[in-house]
Amino acid sequence: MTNQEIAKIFQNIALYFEMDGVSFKPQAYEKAAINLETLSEDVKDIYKKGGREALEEIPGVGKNIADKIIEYIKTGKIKEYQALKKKTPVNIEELISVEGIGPKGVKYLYKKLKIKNLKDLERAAKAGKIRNLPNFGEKKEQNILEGIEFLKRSKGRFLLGEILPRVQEIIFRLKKLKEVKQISEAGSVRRRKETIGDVDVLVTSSNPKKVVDYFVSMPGVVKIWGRGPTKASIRLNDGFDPHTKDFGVGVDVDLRVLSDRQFGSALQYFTGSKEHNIVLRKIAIDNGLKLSEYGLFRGPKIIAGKTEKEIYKTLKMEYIEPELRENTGEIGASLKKKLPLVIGYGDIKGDLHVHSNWDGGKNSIEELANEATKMGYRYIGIADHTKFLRIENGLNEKQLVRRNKEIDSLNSKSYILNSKFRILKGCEANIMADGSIDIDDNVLAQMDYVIAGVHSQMKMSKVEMTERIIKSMENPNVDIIAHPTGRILKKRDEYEVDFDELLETAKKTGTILEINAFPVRLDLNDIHIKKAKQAGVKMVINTDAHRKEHLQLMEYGISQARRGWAEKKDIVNAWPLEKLIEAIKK
Ligand code: DGT
Ligand code: CA
Ligand code: CA
Repeated sequence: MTNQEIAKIFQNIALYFEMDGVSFKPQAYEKAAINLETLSEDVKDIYKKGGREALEEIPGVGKNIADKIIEYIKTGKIKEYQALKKKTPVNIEELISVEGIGPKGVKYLYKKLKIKNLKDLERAAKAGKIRNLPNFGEKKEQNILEGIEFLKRSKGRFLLGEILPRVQEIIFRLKKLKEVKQISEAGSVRRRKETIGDVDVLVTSSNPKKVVDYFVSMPGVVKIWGRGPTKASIRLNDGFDPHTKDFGVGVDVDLRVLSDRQFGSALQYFTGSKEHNIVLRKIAIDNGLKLSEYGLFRGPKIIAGKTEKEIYKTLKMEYIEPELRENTGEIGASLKKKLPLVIGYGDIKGDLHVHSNWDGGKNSIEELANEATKMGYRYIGIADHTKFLRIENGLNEKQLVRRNKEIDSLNSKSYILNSKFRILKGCEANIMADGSIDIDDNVLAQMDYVIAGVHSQMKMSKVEMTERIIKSMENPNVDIIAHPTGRILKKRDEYEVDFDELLETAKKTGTILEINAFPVRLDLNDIHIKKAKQAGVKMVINTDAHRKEHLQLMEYGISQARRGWAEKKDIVNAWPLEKLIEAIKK
């Protein structure tokens, strides 16, 4: 779709303007980009039907931006963008993907050292040229090298958050074909892994050729790796993801078309994981059976294959949810019929980590609350940043008190919200290097709950970092620790911390650990979640939304919780309000 192409250019224009220190324009282009991305109709069609006027009705599109869209529709390019690229010919997307480098840094490095891309950057850092720049120094040079290493390690894998919306769109399109009967994603996407290598899709049909023909000619296909009568493999174009603000590289999609009687066994096989499958096949053999993608067989006779459920059942096992299929104990638990009843996608009753326009988020508290009620939530917790985080417009004590008044008044206007709905007063305060919190205790005490998180000085020793977080947990006003390990997928590792010690203190102090649902965070990860659950530490799944659309990211956090075997009893925001309040009072 043209929308994606233009959105991507706008996003780059925004970066260029940011690089040059231009005010307002970056936000305007970014806003337009996000609105274009989420538009269901192609701008080309909108323009054809309604002309310039119709374009200007798109949110975030004014006269100037409409001009650019028209220029692109007519000429296939945008002159201003070409000029910006010519003036500073750098691969800006690539360079800012290195942790610690922003648009301004890109410009500076280009001016000083003619660095245009990642390769140049790596060469300069390795040659020790960056340490001599006044704005950088030796430590930053080292960080850049680490950042590049990190990018290399995660290369070729995509964030689930970038991929899942595209998979859902493919499935939506394929479903419209009358030849398509059953359809499902498989592979790591179905298991909801944090990152995805390639996408696997399974379809049943009595006319595979039609399905394959359509699949390889869908909009967005830039390459056909191969095609046969019942399968095909393609690459999709790269797209801009409005949630993560990341540019995905083109992802590959494998399609297989099957008959209904094999759908279950094929789905089981292609969902994986490979490690899970290997053990499952052994269990089949132990039962005198043979399991493959074509079915579960006794001798030549197929005894199960239509559904996954019948396959697991025939193997005398409990059905295993896809998110659990990693051969990390789920098979043993299933054989003993002792699998956890993991939290469901509909179990969440509210979101406790939402930023409002008080700290520079996009939406007002009222807008966020209304969105939450639409989603069927019973409560929403506003957790604006606090004063230490200047770049995020963190609130000071006075502002927090004023903001709390706004929440009180909204809560009393039950005509806006349904009367059982509650807005909770929270904040996302900063855990300073010494473990103290950047807000006075008497104001913290006025909150319904306090989230605390590490947002600075992450390169401490393990001992220091552990002490730092433990000290914050011991503050009686702190209820929740945000994104407890600090990792950013594809950007930076966790900080060094003794997680077992954190769990011990969390248990002792009744502190709740966050499962941050934002697709680049997903922090806690599955292993930590399992440990927390075993330690009896409670968790909360939060989106960390900065705009109302982000509230939808909850599903990624739920996936992560499921991957960590968490049950409803482990997750405080799956509980009714009264019980939640009890938990945060502890
Ligand atoms: P990815 O694509 O790297 O994110 O991970 P997956 O799990 O989607 O892996 P993929 O796409 O290579 O294969 C999809 C599934 O097919 C995989 O989860 C299990 C199954 N599979 C693939 N190769 C093998 C194999 O050699 N043995 C077994 N048992 N299963 C396999
Ligand atoms: Ca895959
Ligand atoms: Ca594959």
